Amino acid sequence: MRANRFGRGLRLKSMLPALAIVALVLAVAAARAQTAHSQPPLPFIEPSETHSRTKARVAEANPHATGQWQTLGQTMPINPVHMALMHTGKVLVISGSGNDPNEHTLLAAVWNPATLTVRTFPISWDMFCSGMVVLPDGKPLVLGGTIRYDSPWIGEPRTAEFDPATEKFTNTRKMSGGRWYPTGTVLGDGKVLVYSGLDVGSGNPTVEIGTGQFWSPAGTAFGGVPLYPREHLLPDGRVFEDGANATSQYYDPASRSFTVPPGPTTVLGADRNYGTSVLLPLTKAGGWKPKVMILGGGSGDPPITTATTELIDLAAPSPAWVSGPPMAQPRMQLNATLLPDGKGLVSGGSTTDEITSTAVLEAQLYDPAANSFSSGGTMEFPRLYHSNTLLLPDGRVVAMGGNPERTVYVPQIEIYSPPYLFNADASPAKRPVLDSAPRVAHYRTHFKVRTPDAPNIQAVVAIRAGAVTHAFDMEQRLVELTFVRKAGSLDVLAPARGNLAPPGYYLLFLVDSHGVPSVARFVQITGPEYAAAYPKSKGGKAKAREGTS
Ligand SMILES: [Cu+2]
Repeated sequence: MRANRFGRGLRLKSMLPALAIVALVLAVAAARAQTAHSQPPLPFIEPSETHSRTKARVAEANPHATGQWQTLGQTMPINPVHMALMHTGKVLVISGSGNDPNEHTLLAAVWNPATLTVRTFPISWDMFCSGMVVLPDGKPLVLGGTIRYDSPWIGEPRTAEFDPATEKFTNTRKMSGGRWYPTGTVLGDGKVLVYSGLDVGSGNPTVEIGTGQFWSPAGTAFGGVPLYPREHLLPDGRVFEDGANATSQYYDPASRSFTVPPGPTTVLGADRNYGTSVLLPLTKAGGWKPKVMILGGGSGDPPITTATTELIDLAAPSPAWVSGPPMAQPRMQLNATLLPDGKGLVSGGSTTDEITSTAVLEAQLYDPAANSFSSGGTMEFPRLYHSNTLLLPDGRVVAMGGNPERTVYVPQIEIYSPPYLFNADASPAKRPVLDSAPRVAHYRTHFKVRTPDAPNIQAVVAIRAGAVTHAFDMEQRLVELTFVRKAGSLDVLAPARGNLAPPGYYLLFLVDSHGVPSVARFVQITGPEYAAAYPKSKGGKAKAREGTS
């Protein structure tokens, strides 16, 4: 069963008959020539800085309703297969071999959205198709990657952490075996759960929990585990897994096992390969109870893509999937990004996997309160396999990449400005100002946020900085915080515990009565859970950095 599941995923990428591949190449070559540049054949890119100005694209008719997409003049010099937002405000971008088996120069980059500069640099092993999470101290941790392409794929057992201060990778401990297409999830105590991924041509069955400084075996993956499982830490400490497999699973870190019987089966009842999954905002009004939404994906070979979505209330006595509103079009390889006003942006993907001519350019906004979609404007470029979106500290969303064909990718960068950034007459909305916030907030403690707009603030939200690849964000999570308005400031209560908001860096947004968010400040949410997982000096360091910014 497991071999079948992995095999099905692999067939998509490597076992299509050669003739079919040739036909696909011919069919889409013309379209792609206009939308994607050849990957630069440079043997080595020297660390460099490039500057570019933003250029405006066709304006949306009503950005106050739909938001607006804009294509930057700057392009991404490497295939952006993986992206993670760091608390420096910069984005770590990983290409590795970049979906080119003949590419032996392995690259990553740091992109600064504030200055529109990018620096590329070589890396020492191939982090292509790895998992990535961000550790409680703010370091992205890369889990596995690629040792060898095709028959058989061989997964990389190495891990490495990236220091946002020095912008350098340091290798950390190897995992039990190779992992190509694993998923990592930061648990409530700050440790990282990792499983799935191919070792040597077949699935790595071992579940592991660790920090990069160590890895401990933590059970065995369930039968039929997919590649890049979609999963979320629940406020009760369990991990809910819901894709691409139709029958959801619970993993309990306490017993180090997947619970039996497994969770509920989806309404669709079929795989949602390269669909996505989002833990909806954990809100005060919702009692911080977890609800998860799954969207799109495809099943079968070739996959039939679905427009359906499903929701599950995981706080219910017997959680069951129910149908959500359908998206405007079927999508595979879509991305979903949580916004500070509690809505979700759904973008990218295509109605036929890896066929650029079927790209879905229309984005949609999901409103959990109304349980409905509305238009989210129109993108300019197709964003298929290996494309990513990421919420930025200024409340906008970046979309990068798209690589359905080996050796070519979409280098253009698009930025989405959500409706909250516009007035009804399309002028820029006045934003609440967040003057200062502490750099560190401990669980269950109060902290002060200075703002001249205190009387108008309706919500304070902490959004965990994202880490995205393969149509799934392994990190994003929105936790609403309670607060009391004071003169010129807010008294905010940090999340109750790590299972609600695992230790690490969050974007703190103030949202006003019109749903307009401030520019975010990064706050490191931490506590004893963090210190226990990282017993040496790291907890202390976090404390030493405490103060206002
Ligand atoms: Cu991949």
